[in-house]
Amino acid sequence: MKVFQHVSDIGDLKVAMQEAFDIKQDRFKYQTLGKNKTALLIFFNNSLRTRLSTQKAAMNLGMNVIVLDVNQGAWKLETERGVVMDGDKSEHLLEAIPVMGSYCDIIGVRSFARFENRQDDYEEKILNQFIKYSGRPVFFMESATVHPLQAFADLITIEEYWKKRSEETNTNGKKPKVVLSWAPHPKALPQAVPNSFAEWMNAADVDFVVTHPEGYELDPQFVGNARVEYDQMKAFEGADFIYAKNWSCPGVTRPEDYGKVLLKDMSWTVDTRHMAVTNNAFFMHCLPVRRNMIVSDDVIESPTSIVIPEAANREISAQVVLKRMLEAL
Ligand code: AN0
Ligand code: CP
Repeated sequence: MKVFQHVSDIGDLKVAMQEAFDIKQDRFKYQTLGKNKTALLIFFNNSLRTRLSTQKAAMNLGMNVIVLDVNQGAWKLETERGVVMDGDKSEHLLEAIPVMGSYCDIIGVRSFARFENRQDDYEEKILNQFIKYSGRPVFFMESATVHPLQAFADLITIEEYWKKRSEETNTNGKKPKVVLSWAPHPKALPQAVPNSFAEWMNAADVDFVVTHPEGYELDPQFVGNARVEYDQMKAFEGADFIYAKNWSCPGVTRPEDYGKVLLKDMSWTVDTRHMAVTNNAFFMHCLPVRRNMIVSDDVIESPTSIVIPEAANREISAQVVLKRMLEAL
């Protein structure tokens, strides 16, 4: 695997899931595969889980790891070609990328949506330059439009908990109803997490429903033919998994609203009233989460909240991806 961006990059999803469960059984099975190989993790934005889980996954494979926080200690980078660099930016991405590539074998990049220009974000202008100029395999650690390591970990988590639930309730064979729900947040957040979640759920064997206020429609390339239900309570009825997330306006229907916060309606905050109409649903969120904005204390602390095992599975999804990239070097 040379690029990890979309669900299609992982190939047969069933095979990838099996590989994930094998690695979870014995995460040190391939501890010599990455000997003398270096992973470089580049962060243009903050991170707790992605940074730690990806580093841990690389170490499980015997790799060396270098982490760079671009905004803390590196030169400020210009990203546009043709700019007269007489401002505060000392270096251009076009030199920085091949230089970074020369010190490693595999590159991971986190670079969020900038919300300056929808087209630049949705064309993945930054990550595509890494793919083009680094000379290395590149995996996305949340780009302008996708967060595939998160969605892969989410799917692993859903399969695990659905298997347990099905065994307990003797409902083997039934597809779980998975609901992606928008929830309020004070700041404009990217669409990367819901985009990838929708893309991966569409590829998985689940009954997938998206619920959000009008104007928050996700880009068709990710949401595909998924069912969209504007009535949140109706969407939650009989759900087996609730996946809460805020996202800012994707600008699908009104491009001028791209990246804006159109609404902070707190009736969308997931609380016990919402969970009561579900099928005793598991609660999921990628974290970090703002309590009592996205989800109430009661729900996130309830026995069916699986946000911690979900985050733990980030180590597993990262390890499958790094393993595949090492095998293809
Ligand atoms: C980011 C987002 O919503 O995309 C990262 C989530 C994994 N969240 C924040 O910036 C709070
Ligand atoms: N879920 C996730 O990617 O978390 P971080 O932003 O902390 O890496």
